Amino acid sequence: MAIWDKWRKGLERTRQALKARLEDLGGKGASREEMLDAVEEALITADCGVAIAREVRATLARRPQDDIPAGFREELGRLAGAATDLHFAAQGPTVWLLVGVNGAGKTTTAGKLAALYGRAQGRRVVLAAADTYRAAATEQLAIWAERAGAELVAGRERQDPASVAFQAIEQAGARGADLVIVDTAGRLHNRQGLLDELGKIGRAVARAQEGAPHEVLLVVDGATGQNALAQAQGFLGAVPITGICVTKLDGAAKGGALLAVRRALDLPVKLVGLGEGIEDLVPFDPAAYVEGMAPNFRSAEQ
Ligand SMILES: Nc1nc2c(ncn2[C@@H]2O[C@H](COP(=O)(O)OP(=O)(O)OP(=O)(O)O)[C@@H](O)[C@H]2O)c(=O)[nH]1
Ligand SMILES: [Mg+2]
Repeated sequence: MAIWDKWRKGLERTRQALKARLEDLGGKGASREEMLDAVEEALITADCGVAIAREVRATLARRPQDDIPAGFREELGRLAGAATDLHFAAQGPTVWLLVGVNGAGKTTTAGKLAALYGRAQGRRVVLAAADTYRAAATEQLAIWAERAGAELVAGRERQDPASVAFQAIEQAGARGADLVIVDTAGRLHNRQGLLDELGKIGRAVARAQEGAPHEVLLVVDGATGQNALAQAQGFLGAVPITGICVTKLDGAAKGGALLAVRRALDLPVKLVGLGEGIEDLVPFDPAAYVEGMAPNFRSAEQ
């Protein structure tokens, strides 16, 4: 599937919900105020949050009425920010660490990342199963490794996750692998003991490989929207987060959550999950995001 189609399909629900609120405005001959109200409500419905919705309304209020639809797209683009690449090591294996609350989509994202940046781009990938709390977690990652054509390094159940991550990087170096993706156990952002454990994983990774971790990605469920801020603050104290992966943007008509998350965290969104399949993780592309989100609607004056 072409990449823009993937975005359009993933954001289908949000686009339809926005469309339902905006589409008829032209036909009904809505006034300027009615149009601005509809835009604000539509953005709140799409989970952008009240602050962003009000801000967009205020900006659009300064434009001629027939510019509102185009302005709406421009505003989404401005709020989406720029695309930011993932960092690779200059030498030796690159190490990316995935962190986040329970069920955010870390393991799934690890598998999809291995497919996206692995074989297809000529890299050998090691998936490190540093979620040692549950045997099922390692099994789940093993399935993804198989699908993505990556190697799996797993520890024993209950083994210190930091030592699993360390071993995985050592083994990756010895085997000439290019990329190590470390999956960690889900943890709540207010459980200090578990956050300290994450700090320990980060330090182990740094000892195993110079410059590592090259990315620490906070995986956030798009549906969590506003709660992402509290999550990030907890995690930021434990490890240096370099970017966000917003998952499950396809799950509900809440694609605007990405804007709320980006705004709240002031960190770049680097990846987006648009479905459960192996190909449903994409690097963040602001233009494609706007294309996926914004319905065509007309102003009465057009
Ligand atoms: N629709 C949709 N589902 C997703 C996406 N990403 C992950 N999921 C689903 O979310 C659920 C949880 O994903 P996991 O990858 O197991 O989450 P996790 O963060 O590893 O969970 P823990 O290890 O328990 O903390 C699974 O059912 C995934 O298929 C996405 O982008 N879209
Ligand atoms: Mg997991």
